[in-house]
Amino acid sequence: MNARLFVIPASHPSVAAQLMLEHKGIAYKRTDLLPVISKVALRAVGFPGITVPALKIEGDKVQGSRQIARELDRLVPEPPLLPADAEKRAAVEEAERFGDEVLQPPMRQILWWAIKRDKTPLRSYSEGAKLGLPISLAMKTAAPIVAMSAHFNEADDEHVRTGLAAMPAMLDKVDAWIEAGVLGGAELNAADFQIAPSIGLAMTLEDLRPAIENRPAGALAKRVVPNYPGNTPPILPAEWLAPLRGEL
Ligand SMILES: N[C@@H](CCC(=O)N[C@@H](CS)C(=O)NCC(=O)O)C(=O)O
Repeated sequence: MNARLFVIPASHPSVAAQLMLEHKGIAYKRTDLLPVISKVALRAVGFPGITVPALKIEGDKVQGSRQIARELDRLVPEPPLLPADAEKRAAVEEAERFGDEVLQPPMRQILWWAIKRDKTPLRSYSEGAKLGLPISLAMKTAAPIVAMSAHFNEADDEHVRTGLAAMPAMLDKVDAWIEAGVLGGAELNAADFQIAPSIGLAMTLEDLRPAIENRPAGALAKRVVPNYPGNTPPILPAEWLAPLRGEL
């Protein structure tokens, strides 16, 4: 099968797409893109949208982690990413949608907020990436990219505080799905591959890791994506983290 996946290194939906390709046993080539530049690069290679993950497979172009999951199930039905049973499938689709629409954005905003304040950790998120220029040069030119990414993703104080306040309830939801067997079963599904990278990305922040790693959601992330690249030392104001310490 002829497959090329366009990603931004350490982007959580990009990691989801990689995990799903691997789960299907589909060999693929990976093109690593720098944020912002990715938007232009994707258009240049013919994708209609501007976000990663973007997959060229068997002559087709598929964009979006959930769309990629459906296309992979269509092309390679086994092992399935969605259960055949209608009720189980609906539950997995609900969790998957939550992962895509609710869980992904605050994780992205918190990381860009942190990187905007200290770019040093950025390098750790590009581990193993082939950016088409030396990593040291990429890091030197990162300031405008980081500023634009923080802007485009609304990674401002208000969004980050709201995301942090919502995180305990989001983690409870993931734990409940694990408890109910929707996530974290013997056979991983599209929702596992969607949600675990967002939790894995959150755990790259030392500020967030202690509140996540010992919960079922943290265990799921460690199982599904044990080597999530990147590490951000503490940087968030202690007061903003109160909800994660159980203080309201
Ligand atoms: N919910 C979409 C999100 C796609 C998305 O927003 N991707 C980000 C990276 S995580 C992106 O391409 N951003 C463009 C940029 O950073 O310049 C999905 O799961 O595919």
